[in-house]
Amino acid sequence: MKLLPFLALACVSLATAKQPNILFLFSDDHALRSISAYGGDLAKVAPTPNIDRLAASGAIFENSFCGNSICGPSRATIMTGKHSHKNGFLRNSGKGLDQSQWTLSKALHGAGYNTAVIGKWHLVSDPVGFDYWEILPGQGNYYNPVFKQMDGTTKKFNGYCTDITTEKAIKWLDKRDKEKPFFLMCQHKAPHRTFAPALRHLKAFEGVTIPEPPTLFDDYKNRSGTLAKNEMEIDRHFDWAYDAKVRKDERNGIKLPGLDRYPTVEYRRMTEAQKKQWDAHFGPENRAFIEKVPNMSHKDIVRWKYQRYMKNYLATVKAVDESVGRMLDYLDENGLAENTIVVYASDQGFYLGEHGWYDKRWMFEESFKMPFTIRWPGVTKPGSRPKEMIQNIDYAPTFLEAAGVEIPNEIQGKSIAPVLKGDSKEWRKSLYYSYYEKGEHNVPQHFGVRTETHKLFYLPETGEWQLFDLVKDPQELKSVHDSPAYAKVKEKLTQEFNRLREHYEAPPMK
Ligand code: SGN
Ligand code: CA
Repeated sequence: MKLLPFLALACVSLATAKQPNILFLFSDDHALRSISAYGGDLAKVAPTPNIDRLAASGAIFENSFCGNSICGPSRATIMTGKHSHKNGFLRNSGKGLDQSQWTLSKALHGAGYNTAVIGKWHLVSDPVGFDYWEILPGQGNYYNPVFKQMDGTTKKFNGYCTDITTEKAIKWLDKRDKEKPFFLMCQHKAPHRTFAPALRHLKAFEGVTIPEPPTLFDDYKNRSGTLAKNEMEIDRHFDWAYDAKVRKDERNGIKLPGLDRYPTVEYRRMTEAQKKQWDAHFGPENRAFIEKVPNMSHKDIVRWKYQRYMKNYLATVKAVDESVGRMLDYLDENGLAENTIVVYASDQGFYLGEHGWYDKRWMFEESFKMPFTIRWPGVTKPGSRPKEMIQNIDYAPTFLEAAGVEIPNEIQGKSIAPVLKGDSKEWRKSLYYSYYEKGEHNVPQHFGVRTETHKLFYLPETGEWQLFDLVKDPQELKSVHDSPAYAKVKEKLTQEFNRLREHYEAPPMK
């Protein structure tokens, strides 16, 4: 197929059957392990009955990955169907997404869709290709958030960001142009840092003990020395007031080990009534902790922080899940479910204490993976769990296929429709990964390849290679790059890495 300019492409819409609506439900930093449909050790505590409901009525992918495990770049990839080096959005910082290039929203809009994005956007430049948008500036806030309006002004709304985003999405659905199919991106801030729950959910995990991952006290041995230099440990870098919610004025002068630098940004945003609810929950817990702390071991303090982190994280997930439930109910109640593709995904994974960490960025499984569940009436088999490796470059072409729009050559992903239909003999056997940011959390740049059984990546800063055997070492605790037993695997993966870099036209690694 020849490369078609956008306008020509819009005109050659192949749509014959009724174009399905596309409801894209998205969140920020939602790790797979905290969705109970994925199973695993957190399944019993993960508050996700509605995401599970969606998964049960469609397909859920265990092997779903991003191309660059950071917010803006992941979103830019979704909007363009291309890896970061091709769409130009390599890091969160920067000029923003160049929307003069081909984008999903422009293509669907051109193909007759009524389009909207509501909530977290994080692509710096204002949305293009949307009939309606109302977005959080930058990272946005949890309490009483401000939303940027289409006329460039900002407005503050009282309440909890996840709920407000949902209400705005439903309001738009009510008012949309019903003659057209819709493409709605409903995108939450949660469960992103600083993991601030809806006040009604503060006590959701009271009395519950969250299982600890086996690597909560990782020693970072047998891997690149850069791991120990990251600044995302629950132990050393989870800020006491900002992240762990123990304010300075609540400490009785006791000094706590670890990072203690940031202000209580979300607390300061609350009304007096909201603060009262917050304090009624955290106050007594914090007092009890401060009393105990002089007699606690360092490890027990880390464990306490882990519990505090996870309960707040999961409580923010609970509101996201309720949002998914409300959106699914809306489709049911309005007779839209049968002709609407629904996706729930998040921009990358996240560390929930694995390797002692929070945050993401690394190509290790927990942050490389994105949750992805899709219900495409007539296409997905209810309750299916495809094993194929999909990536966020695939979303745009999948939606284009659904909309009957020809997929331009420049797009690097592939429609996952064949996988959903169980016809995936030709499906990819390897994935390309790149991470370019340098700064917060001190994770170095790295570039790699993952197959169904192994992972290889290169760290230009130190000139190191890391190789992991995902079958024998699923927690990725030992690089076998220099092990003679893996010489053949290493050679094959290096070749595959080079092949992928050529295939995706990746620039030299610096
Ligand atoms: C913010 C967070 C970081 C986080 C980045 C990227 N700090 O800067 O912890 O890694 O976002 O996250 S915060 O104090 O502002 O919460 S991303 O999801 O937007 O890429
Ligand atoms: Ca994110």
